[in-house]
Amino acid sequence: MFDKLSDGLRNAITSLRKAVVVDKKVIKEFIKEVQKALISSDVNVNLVLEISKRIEDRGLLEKPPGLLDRKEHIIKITYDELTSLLGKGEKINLKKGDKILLVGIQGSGKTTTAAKLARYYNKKGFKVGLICADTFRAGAYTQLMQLAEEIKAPFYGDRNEKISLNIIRKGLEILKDKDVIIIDSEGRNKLDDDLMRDINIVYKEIKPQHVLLVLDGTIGQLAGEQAEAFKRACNVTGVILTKLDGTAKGGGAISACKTTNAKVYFIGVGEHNDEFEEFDAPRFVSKILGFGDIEGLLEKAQEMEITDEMTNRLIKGKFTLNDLYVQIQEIKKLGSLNKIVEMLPTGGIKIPKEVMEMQDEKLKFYKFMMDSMTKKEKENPEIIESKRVARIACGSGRKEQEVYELLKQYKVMKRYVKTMNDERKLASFMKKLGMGKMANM
Ligand SMILES: Nc1nc2c(ncn2[C@@H]2O[C@H](COP(=O)(O)OP(=O)(O)OP(=O)(O)O)[C@@H](O)[C@H]2O)c(=O)[nH]1
Ligand SMILES: [Mg+2]
Repeated sequence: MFDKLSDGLRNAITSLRKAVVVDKKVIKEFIKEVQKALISSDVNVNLVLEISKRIEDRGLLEKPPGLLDRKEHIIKITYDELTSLLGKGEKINLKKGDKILLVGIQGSGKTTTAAKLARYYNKKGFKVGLICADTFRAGAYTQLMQLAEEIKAPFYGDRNEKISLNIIRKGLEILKDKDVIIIDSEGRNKLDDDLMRDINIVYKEIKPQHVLLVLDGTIGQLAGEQAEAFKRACNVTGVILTKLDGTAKGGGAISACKTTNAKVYFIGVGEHNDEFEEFDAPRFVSKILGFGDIEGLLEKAQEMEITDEMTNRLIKGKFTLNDLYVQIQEIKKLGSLNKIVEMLPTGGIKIPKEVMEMQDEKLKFYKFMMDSMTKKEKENPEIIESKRVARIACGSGRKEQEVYELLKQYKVMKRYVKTMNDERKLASFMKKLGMGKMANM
């Protein structure tokens, strides 16, 4: 999926990585490649220019965050900008009793999507019923019935009935014990008044909570216009883009929906029932840019942010219960930190044994107790006296003794942090080791 776009962008990244120095010329070369990839995916030229300018400006001006070098930073900027180009990725708030009406022009993929969606929500634990309300196309009934059989979803249709509203009414009655009903409607070969009138008649009678517009992704940026037209004509709540597997124009289709504020909830990536995904822009972009790469980068960019903020607080002598929680998690993750600490110029700082031996279970209880504390209490645990202890114990369902234990742990850790009177040196040493997170210590 998205092979062409993905190849283009990955090639751009490979060339960037090969550059010896990152100067304006290299950035411009990189952007040119990115532009080519986006335009070949039918992304609107103005959007491509906007995004290029932002990558260039940010790449030249911004200081790389965290442990990123300049090249990595430019890749991360590209990831950020592509993610915002494609929209957030939204989730449908589906509740029991909801009805979903699928609309769209002929051949966009409504019937196929009805089955995919039913399968998807079935897997999420909803009992889903399917209704074929398409009286326009011969074969519509059999098509959905067969798909419903494949996914073992209850189905209602009536090939002798010519009025779709009658079918829907009857279907809703027959399938009334189901949690969610998906209604497949008829398509027309163009966006005509008749189609809109029919959809509106159904809408007014059925009052579905969700009207999902099924759009064929192969039309590229034209998807935006179609989404707008449908939104004007009926109460579309979101979009499902289909056939993104067989088109190079997917980038254009998704970005055009974003531009018209149409929420893309799902994408269809094949004819089969399971070739269907929730649309999640960050995940989608990392997939086309190369998962491993991006995840590593994002982590690296984060590491220092935490480090800086926490180191600063530690230098100011502030150490909160929240810090304690993060620290214990980190230490546990690292396990062999003691060994590294021994290598430090200051040497000999030992991590308290209790912390190293802490069990995950206990850490979970700490979290419960901390969730029952006020912000003030977490920042200044010293104010927690017996009355507060009782309240926290009660609120978190733990024993008072456990709250005292947590407070004791906090004191031990705070003393430990204090012994590192030169956290700044420690932080920079850790950074050199390439272990940003440890610099939290
Ligand atoms: N490759 C691919 N094909 C798809 C996808 N979704 C649908 N199709 C195919 O597109 C064609 C039309 O799909 P339908 O589900 O019948 O479209 P429709 O909107 O119900 O069509 P009408 O009922 O005639 O309006 C079928 O051949 C599907 O197999 C997809 O995500 N990928
Ligand atoms: Mg159909």
